[in-house]
Amino acid sequence: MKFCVTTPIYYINGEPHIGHAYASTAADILARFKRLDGYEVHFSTGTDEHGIKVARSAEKAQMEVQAFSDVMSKRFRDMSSLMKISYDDFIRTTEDRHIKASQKLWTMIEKDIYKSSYKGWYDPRDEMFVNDSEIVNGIAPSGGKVEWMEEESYFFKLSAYQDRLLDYYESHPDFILPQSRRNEIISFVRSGLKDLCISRSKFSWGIPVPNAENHVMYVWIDALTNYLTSLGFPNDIEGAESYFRECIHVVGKEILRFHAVYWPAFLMAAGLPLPKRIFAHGWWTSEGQKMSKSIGNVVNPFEIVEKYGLDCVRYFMMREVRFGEDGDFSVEAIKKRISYDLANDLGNLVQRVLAFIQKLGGHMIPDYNFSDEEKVLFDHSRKLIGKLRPLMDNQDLSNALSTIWELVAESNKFVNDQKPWELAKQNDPKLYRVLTALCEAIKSIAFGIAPFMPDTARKIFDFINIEGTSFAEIEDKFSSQRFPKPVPLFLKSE
Ligand code: ME8
Repeated sequence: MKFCVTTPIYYINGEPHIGHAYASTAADILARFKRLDGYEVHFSTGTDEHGIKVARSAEKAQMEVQAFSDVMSKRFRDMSSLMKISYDDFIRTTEDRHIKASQKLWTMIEKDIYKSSYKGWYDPRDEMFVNDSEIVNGIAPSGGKVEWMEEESYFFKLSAYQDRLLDYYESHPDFILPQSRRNEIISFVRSGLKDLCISRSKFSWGIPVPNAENHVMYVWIDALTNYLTSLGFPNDIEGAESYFRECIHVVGKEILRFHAVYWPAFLMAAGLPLPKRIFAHGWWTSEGQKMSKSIGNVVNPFEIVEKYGLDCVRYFMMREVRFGEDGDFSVEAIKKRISYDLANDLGNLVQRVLAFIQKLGGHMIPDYNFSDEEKVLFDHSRKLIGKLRPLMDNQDLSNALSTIWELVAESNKFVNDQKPWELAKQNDPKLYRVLTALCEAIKSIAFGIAPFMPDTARKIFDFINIEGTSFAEIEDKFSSQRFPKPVPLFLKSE
């Protein structure tokens, strides 16, 4: 069983921020879940280093563009390490393997490429041409200042793919998620597709078009190809295809068109399979406002991880907002999540059960001869991962967390109702059945949160002597080996 997931590859003309950390964390969670579920996973992320925007940023920084790219790409790699992004490959579009892959893809779609001259307004911020009707006072919808471009270029016959794309969307209703975004793409394609200008000759910071002097590829052709490069294309086309068919591209909503229209058209032209899904996530604002350098409210992942802790940040981002919708980052909201969901609910459950077992000497003495009450909790625990699977397969990450928290709440209620401390006082034989059911619940919860909060899950696995590397371990029964002493998982945020 294979699974593949990708993040957008990030432009390196600015510092990584919460938006980048968000996309990477979501993809990471999908990858981790599938690894625990026994899949062979390929998870790629990286940096998008060509194009006019990067060339100009390097100029501003008074650096040679490749040296500038090296420095900035490293910042994104550092952000990935900070967020514990478990990528299998970090791809840079300036790498040789990628230049070869992009040129190969170009030759594979050459039958749909023609040369013509282009005149139009170009938005360097989004690296795309914009229609006159979209421009207001010289400004494109992205907020970027448009520039007049006139040049001899290569064009891709996108217009020829309109019907094939619509047929594909129709026959693959889950190709684009969420559904609302899918509808937007369908109406965009229905309204008519124009051929796409796919080369530039006014600047040279790009991948040379094969057999065409002075032309570099439009940065988006080069960028999209990264997903194939990372899978070993073109050296190992079969291997690449086998993963690619199972591939989920996690992208921000603003780049959905490139992924859901242009990319499938290129792939169709090349005779390559299409990825399984494009999932468009929403955008973060900060304290109710658009993040911007001039307002000074850009949320820096390094700062918030330092302040709140990695797992708390990862949890907050995934729980606070339904994946696919827009969200707002606020100090109040993250503090609330940490105090209530993490410290009060999850932290308290783990602490009260495991500290109590320590009080009894640290041996759990498993007893699986459940009566009805314990059996209900045990059954719910064993069903947790099965409930999460379809949610994860739909990238419904926030609902996956709510489902885990239902079990957390049920377990806390079970402790309150069963009062193990009283059972101990009375030497009631029920005691170890209750504790066994609770430890089973804690084990399942730890597996459920492992993709979301890997460090917290690791601590819990260690507390209960579980290796924690595969969902299959959930089936193992506890032994009476001594549990190590637990320490509190979360501190309430002041
Ligand atoms: O578009 N909220 O790169 P990019 C949530 N190189 N997510 C955000 C965000 C925000 N405020 N801001 C950015 C590019 N993102 C291209 C991609 S892929 C073949 C090429 C996230 O550096 C979101 O996932 O502008 C968005 O799509 C991505 O960062 C864009 O990063």
